Amino acid sequence: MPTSASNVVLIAGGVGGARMAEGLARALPAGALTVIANVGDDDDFYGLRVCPDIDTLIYTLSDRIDRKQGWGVADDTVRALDVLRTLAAPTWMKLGDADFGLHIWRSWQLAAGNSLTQITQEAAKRLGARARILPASDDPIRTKLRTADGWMDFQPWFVGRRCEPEVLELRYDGAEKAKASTEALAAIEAAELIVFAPSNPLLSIEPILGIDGFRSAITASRALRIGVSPLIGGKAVKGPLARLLTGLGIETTTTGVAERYNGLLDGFAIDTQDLVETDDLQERGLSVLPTDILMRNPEDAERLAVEILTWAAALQGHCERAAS
Ligand code: FO1
Repeated sequence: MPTSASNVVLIAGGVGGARMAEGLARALPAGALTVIANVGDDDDFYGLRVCPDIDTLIYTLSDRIDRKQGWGVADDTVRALDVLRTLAAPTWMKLGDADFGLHIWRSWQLAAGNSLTQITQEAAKRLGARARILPASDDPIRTKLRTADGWMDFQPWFVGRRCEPEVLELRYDGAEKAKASTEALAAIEAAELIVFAPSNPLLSIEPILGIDGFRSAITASRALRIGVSPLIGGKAVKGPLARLLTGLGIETTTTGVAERYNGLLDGFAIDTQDLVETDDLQERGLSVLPTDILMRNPEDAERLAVEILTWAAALQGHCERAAS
């Protein structure tokens, strides 16, 4: 019953977002899932456009992903990167040979005048991704971080400096001027359930919410809106979230994360290790699903997705009864 939902939107970025997308895609009927992807991590390397969050989604949803890393193509080789290193080009971003193929094709298609939305949908279809993937915008949005060394671009900070420089401030260049994807806004309008993936709220979700039109579309939507915590026992499942939150003076708790989505959520799925926060979350008007939220493998992701869908169906039934 719950897995029969026909219109689910996932707002996602990073590895956590892709794992949640995989779980939902496995749990839902074909065609039911649309993923709205962060483009704030995008960057250009050797003249090629690289969209890590979109690509991680495509590779995960088509079983091509390097599961150990969580990004890139499984068993990829680095011969192109070896040549670039010999030619004295910077090679700190590990772009594999198969991965390069997608970046070459995307850059070629962009130069031919196609939009990132068209290109992403075409790539997802041709590579066999089991969900619709939409970039949040066709316009460039770039996450920038202010550190003691000055403002840095995202990938040089995340990969090049391994997230070491402490972040004092964040901004999403281009977000204010960017036009939200019309396809993404239409998907939100048609959705019966919107899920905020257990992605980094500051690096993956807020660059999307910063685009004019997204917050209001989510607020206006009749869909049930569920967040999934990216923290377990106050620690980030992956990546620099905990340090980032602390550095910016934000509470490293699920409540601290839920507050970032202020007014956008009806419910929050948290790990049983964070059960003590249930009252705090409920006081903020949120229904709470405590469960095991760690997605170690596709089976875990599917189990979590089924739990979320079952819970959402029950909440929806409850809301409809309360309204009638
Ligand atoms: N992450 C790393 O930690 N090191 C890398 O060398 C690296 C290369 C890379 C290449 C293509 C791609 O799509 C992703 C890549 N990532 C790498 C991951 C990426 O930096 C992050 O997943 C996201 O941008 C954060 O959400």
